[in-house]
Amino acid sequence: MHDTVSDDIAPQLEQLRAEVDVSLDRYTQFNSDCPDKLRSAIRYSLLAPGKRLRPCLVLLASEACGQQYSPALPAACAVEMVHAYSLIHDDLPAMDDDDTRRGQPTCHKKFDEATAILAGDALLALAFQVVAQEVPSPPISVRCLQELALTAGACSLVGGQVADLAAEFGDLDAEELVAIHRRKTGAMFRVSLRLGGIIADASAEHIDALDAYGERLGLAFQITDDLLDVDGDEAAVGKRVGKDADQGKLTYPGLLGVVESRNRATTLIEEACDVISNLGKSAIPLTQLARFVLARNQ
Ligand code: GRG
Repeated sequence: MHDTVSDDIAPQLEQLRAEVDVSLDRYTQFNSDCPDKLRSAIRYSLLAPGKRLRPCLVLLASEACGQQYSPALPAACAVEMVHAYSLIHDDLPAMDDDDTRRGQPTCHKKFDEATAILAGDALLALAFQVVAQEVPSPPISVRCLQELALTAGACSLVGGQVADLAAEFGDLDAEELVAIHRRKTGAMFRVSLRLGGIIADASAEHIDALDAYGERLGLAFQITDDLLDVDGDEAAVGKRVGKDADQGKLTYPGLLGVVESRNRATTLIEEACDVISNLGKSAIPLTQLARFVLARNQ
C-alpha cells in the first residue's frame, strides 16, 4: 500500500498504469495456436496509450478498503480488456465508424473488419479467463465473474450500446441520455470499484459506498467526455473531436449548455467524494482521482 498521500495523484496513477501495462503485456503473449495477426490486433488495441483509468479504479478501490493493490491486478486487467473490446467494437463501421482511437488508427483501419471483430471477441473471453485463473479464492473469483458478466451483458454495456445506436438520429430527452450513459460508461466505472472492493473482502457497506462513488464519477466522466468533444484538443484527446455535433448526437453540452454541463460534472464529483468519506484516509486517492477527472484534457 502507498504510505503517503501526495496532493497530486498523477505520479501514483502513472505508476499504477505502468504496472497494469506489464500485466496486460504478459496476459497477451498467447501460444502458437493464436494466429500472429490476431495476436497483433489484440495487443495493438489493448496496449495502445489509453489512460487505464478503470484498472486504476480497481486498484485504488482495493487500497481504499485497506488492502494492497497487487492481488487486484488481474481484475484490473480484466476490466481493461472488456473496455478495450468495447472500444474496438464501438469503432466498427456498423457502430460509430471511427478512424482514430487512442491517437492511432482504429483496429479495423489498421487491420481489417473481421480481425477487429475477432480481436474484440478474444479480449472479452480473455477477461473472464484471467479472473477465473488468477483471482485466488473461488467465492471471490466467482463473485467477480458474475459482476463482470452482468456489466458486459444485455442489460448493461450491450443494452446501452443498442439503445445508443437506436437513438443516434432520433430525439432523446435528458432521462434517456442518462439511462444510456448509466449502462455504458457508468456500469464500467461501477464494476471497477466493486471488483476492487470484493477482492479486498470489503464490507457490503463499503462496496455500496464505492458503487455510489463509481456511479457519480462515471456520469461526470461522460459529461467531461462530451465537453472535450466540444472544446478539446484533438491531439490530446486522441480521437476526432466535434463528431457528436456532426452526427446530431444528443450530448450534455447540447442539452444543458457548456456552463451548466460543467456545473453538473462539478456537483457529481463533489457528491462522489462525499459518498466515500466513510472509508476514511485510505480513500483519499479516490477523491484526488475524481478531481483529476474533472480537470482532465484527454
Ligand atoms: C458492447 C460494442 C459495445 C459497446 C459497449 C462502453 C461502450 C458500449 C462503448 C465504448 C465507446 C464509448 C465512447 C464509450 C463511452 C465511454 C468513454 C468515453 C470511453 C472512452 O474511455 P477513456 O476516455 O478511453 O477512458 P481510454 O482510451 O483512455 O481508455
